[in-house]
Amino acid sequence: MSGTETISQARPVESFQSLEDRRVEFPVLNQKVHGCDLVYFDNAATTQKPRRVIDALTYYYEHDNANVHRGIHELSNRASSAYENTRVRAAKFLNARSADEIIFTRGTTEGINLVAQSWGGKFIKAGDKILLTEMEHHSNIVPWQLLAARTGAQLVYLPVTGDRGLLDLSRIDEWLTRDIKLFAMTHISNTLGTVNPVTELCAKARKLGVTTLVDAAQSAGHRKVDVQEIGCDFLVLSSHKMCGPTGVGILYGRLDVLEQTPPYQGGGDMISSVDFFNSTWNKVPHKFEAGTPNIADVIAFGTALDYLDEVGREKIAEHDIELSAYCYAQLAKLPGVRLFGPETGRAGLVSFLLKDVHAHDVVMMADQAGVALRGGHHCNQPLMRKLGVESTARASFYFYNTTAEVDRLIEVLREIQRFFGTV
Ligand code: 7TS
Repeated sequence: MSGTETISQARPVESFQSLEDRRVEFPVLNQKVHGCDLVYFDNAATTQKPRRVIDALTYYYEHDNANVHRGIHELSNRASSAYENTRVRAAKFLNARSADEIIFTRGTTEGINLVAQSWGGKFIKAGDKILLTEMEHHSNIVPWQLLAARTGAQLVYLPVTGDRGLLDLSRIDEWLTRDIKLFAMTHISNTLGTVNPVTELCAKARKLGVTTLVDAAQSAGHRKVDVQEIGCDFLVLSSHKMCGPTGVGILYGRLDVLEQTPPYQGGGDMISSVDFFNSTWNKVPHKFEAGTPNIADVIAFGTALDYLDEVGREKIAEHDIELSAYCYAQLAKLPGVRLFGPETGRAGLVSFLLKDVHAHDVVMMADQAGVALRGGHHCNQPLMRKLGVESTARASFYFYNTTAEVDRLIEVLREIQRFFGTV
């Protein structure tokens, strides 16, 4: 039995009347920053970790630590089965057909690079077109640029319309055509808060024989993500944005697609047999996991997935919608505010600018009041240029955030406006 099953018992679920009650499970939230209660609004960058996930890491190192897939001794067997249990757990979380469709990576970025190098290296040829959207994170742009430079392929971008930040789907048929080889799209924009209709887009792509990749970095920890319902060929996510540890991510790939995809890195574990000059590959998914993996963090990620399902992904999604709608409405009352992204139906984040105050000044002054925001281009430089700005300030939420914290943000922003004399 894996030791992680016996880690400290959490409070019974019934004792949580509301999501807010869950704050007690996050040790980091209970602190003062610059003398003020911490308001953590940088969840799109990384979420905080519940006690249970932190305990799973410690428990593993104190009881089960050993290398996986190689030992015959008890600790190695425990570590291997806990590691593989997370794969099974992740398959269930995403509703994949099989645990073999789950590859552990370092995160979303590595997942996309794996697809670009291995799948792209085999299937993308000179003159082929790769369709992206104008709201992609650099992680879903640069690997394709590298592939295009290597192969002579061409990148094409589905446009975003104005400050409302929606994909221009009225003209989708002009962009998504039979000569597109791959369509890689974000599910939720980390700057605009737009939720893209990935199920419809993947269905359209499938009809045309276009391979699809969904970047679920901002969605997987915030709402139900069902790979069979979405119907994508690849989907990527990061554990650290969904209550899990850093340094772990998942690349989901449809089994038949993964079987045709060559290995990513060479080394131990990914081989079936090695000769001095040639090797043969292990089965999927091990073919894509060279070397000793990030065992402890993968195991603790399994704990995070259990935790998210206990909290309830529908509840998290509802909370995101309510809190970001509330924040958007309160921000809209500030004089000289510019808001980005859709007014309704947005995910749990809001990007904004205050007239005549640089986003970095907003973020630095908010920090002095204990409010953690993010300011900058959010790894969306091409989108920023399109919007005609260099940066925005961004408040991004998770289920442990409250309307009282949004009120505190607004109060702090009013103080900043008074300080700069812009009101
Ligand atoms: N894709 C999207 C949509 C993202 O928001 C991010 C990270 C990534 C990919 C990359 O994820 P990683 O875990 O591999 O780094 N987004 C952010 C952000 O908005 N602020 O900091 C990181």
